[in-house]
Amino acid sequence: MKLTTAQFKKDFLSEIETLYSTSLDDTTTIGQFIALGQLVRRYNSQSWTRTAKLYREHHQKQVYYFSIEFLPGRLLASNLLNLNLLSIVRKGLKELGLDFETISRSEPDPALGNGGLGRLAACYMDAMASLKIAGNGNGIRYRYGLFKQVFMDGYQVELPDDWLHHGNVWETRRDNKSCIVRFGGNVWLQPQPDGSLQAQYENTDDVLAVPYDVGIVGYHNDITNTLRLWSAELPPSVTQTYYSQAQRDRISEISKVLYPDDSNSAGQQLRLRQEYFFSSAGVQSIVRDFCATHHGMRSLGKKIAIHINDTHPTLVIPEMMRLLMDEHHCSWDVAWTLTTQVMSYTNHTILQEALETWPIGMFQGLLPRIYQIIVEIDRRYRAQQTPIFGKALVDLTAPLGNGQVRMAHLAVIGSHSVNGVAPLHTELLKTDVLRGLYQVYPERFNNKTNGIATRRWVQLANQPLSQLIDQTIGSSWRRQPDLLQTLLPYQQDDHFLHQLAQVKLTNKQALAAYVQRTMGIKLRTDAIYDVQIKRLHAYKRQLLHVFEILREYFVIKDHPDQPVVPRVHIFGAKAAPSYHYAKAIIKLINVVADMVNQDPVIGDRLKVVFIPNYGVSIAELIIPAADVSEQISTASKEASGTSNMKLMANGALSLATYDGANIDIMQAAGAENEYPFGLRVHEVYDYYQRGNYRAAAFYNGNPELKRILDSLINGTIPGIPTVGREIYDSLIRYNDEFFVLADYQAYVKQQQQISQDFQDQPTWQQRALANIAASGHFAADLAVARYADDIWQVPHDRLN
Ligand code: 26V
Repeated sequence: MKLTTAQFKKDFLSEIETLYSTSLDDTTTIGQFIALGQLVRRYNSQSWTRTAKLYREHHQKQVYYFSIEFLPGRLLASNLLNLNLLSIVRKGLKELGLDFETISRSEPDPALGNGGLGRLAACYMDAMASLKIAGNGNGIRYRYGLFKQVFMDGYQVELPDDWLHHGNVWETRRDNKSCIVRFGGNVWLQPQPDGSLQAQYENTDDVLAVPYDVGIVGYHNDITNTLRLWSAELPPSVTQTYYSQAQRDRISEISKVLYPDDSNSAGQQLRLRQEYFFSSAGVQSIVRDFCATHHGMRSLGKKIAIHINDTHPTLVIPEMMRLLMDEHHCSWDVAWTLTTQVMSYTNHTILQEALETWPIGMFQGLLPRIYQIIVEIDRRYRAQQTPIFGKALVDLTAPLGNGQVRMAHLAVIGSHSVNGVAPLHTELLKTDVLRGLYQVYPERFNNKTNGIATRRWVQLANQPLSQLIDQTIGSSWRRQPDLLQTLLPYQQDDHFLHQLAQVKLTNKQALAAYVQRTMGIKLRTDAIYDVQIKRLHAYKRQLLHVFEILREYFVIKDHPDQPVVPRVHIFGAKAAPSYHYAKAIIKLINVVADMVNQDPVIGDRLKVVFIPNYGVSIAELIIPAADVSEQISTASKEASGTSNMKLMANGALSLATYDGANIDIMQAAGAENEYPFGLRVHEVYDYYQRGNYRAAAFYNGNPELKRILDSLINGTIPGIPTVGREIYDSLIRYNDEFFVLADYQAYVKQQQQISQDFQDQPTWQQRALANIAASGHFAADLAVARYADDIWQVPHDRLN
């Protein structure tokens, strides 16, 4: 939109006046943020209305992306960027004596997700709007987001994340779009005079689902899509006296807090209630909108696509069946055809413990009608497939089995498309996790490698780099990230490489200033910034990284006068509150950090910082400063990874196993520009099959490794008698489930290579550039365009 600096200043001051009836100098930073947010909303309000009208008038096919998590990050800067107002606002505020960055930092970061899954959903929302896809998000408005992490005595302590304390400027409550979601009670099918059956309910627990809509602004295209987040409330019609406190609590509990675990299938009823809550509310609102503009249901499959982000929203399938049959009187066959036309599913994990199943008894009690429908889906599946595939395979793959509702099976059977998130992951789905269903429906399986919003992760997070790119190849890459390829010839341009090094230095200075200010640790900016940022999980192997730190520590201690290439090891990670082992690793990292950082012999040659409360905003600070990207999961365990893509786009070289999208990054940027190492998937699977992995053999066969492990239990690392023993035992006594010891040698070798290579800065920068230039490959815009073409079959803007 067109706006002058003078007009902006006038509007801003008037917004302050309207909101607070006072002058600018009497406002707080958060107050200024809220005023600015309101103003930005006002600037964008017509676009939001127009977009909805545009889609309606063109009868555009709508995509609904269902996800139990969305991690959008702060929205002020990204909305301004996409509205093309960032520089005007920055300038205007400066003229008013205000600093945009300070105001922006006061925005709460909505942590409505755990990690990669939720952040991917947010990147895809941004991409859909930027590609002019009629894309809608559907999720839960958690009152409390993922816990705030603080460290006390090196242990993780979880505090509530009260992100709505000052309200949310970006949301609009839409009472008129509310709907009722039913739980429990009894249900039966009542024969009607016309011979049909009508579902009747009694004694149900009803919950009012109220949507809060957030505008998702497209990049320079006057499009604003909607992210709809549902909140659970008491239904209005019944007087409140009918609700016991326990009932009220049960209702408000549904949207109260995000499950802080992304590694274990939560066995709780509440989790299932959350899942049905937003699935049902979302499908009800979709069908209601559809009916308002169409006669009958016939064209549903042509006008609507519903995407199931991991299994959590799978109940959209039986819920759609319920609405079509019970409320719109479709036959089973018609309803089933429409439902499978509409639905598609992405799997995000191969960890067995994360695959959702629900005990039938609990499921049936909580969702009796939905259960009936699943029983019928199961019956028909068995009847249809048994003659073709035999009973054994059908038993293995049916939606019901072993007393459980199997959500992944239901998702595959009720969808027309199933995808993994990196080529290797998709292969593993076919050959391992979902192999039975792959036999039944081979044509449904496809791969869609993850992508990232380059706008947020480069344009916003790394402005020095973005400016350098603009000066070098012009600014079209901002719309078409694949143009970053045209940077490659500058590998031969010494001046450019020098500037690239300067950009990295600037970003390191910013991170070092943050670490100094918040943690009191002083970092050298000429050191290698070696970064591992992701959830804390045994399979991600932060432990391997700790072993490297201990190795470097012992090298300096043994040879204090030998020169070393200085390093800063940077961690960011939250552990699920109930994940005991992950919390032990956090304690270990913090203790090792103290030991190293305080040792005068070590000095500033080696530093370890564990930045607390890792999330989107802290990632934006760390990623631009990274030299080395640690992507060291056990091969086969990381479905894709997305921090690997963000780090490469910011010029970090990957120290990476042959896992997830690491493989694709090596292909795109050239393996010579990364540091691959470690077991391949087939070697990991061979160990499983043969049962011949012996961790102790690696321990006994490598004195350096033995010394490191022993330091966990012999007092060398102080203050961890229990934690050290637990970790030691996990490796030696319990045989190292994630092959840390098997990969140690290869990992260390690459780390040593890194130290050597880093000293030749021009060559290092050439390789950093190779990564930046190849990163366009992993733009979310491209990934989403492939979803649009192959799965949703919706039109989108061209990317060039
Ligand atoms: C599971 C559970 C289980 C119980 C409670 C809460 C909860 C929340 C999430 C999950 C599933 C997590 C799956 C996940 O985050 N997968 C990650 O998806 C990324 C995007 O595709 C991918 O890059 C990561 O490799 C993958 O681990």
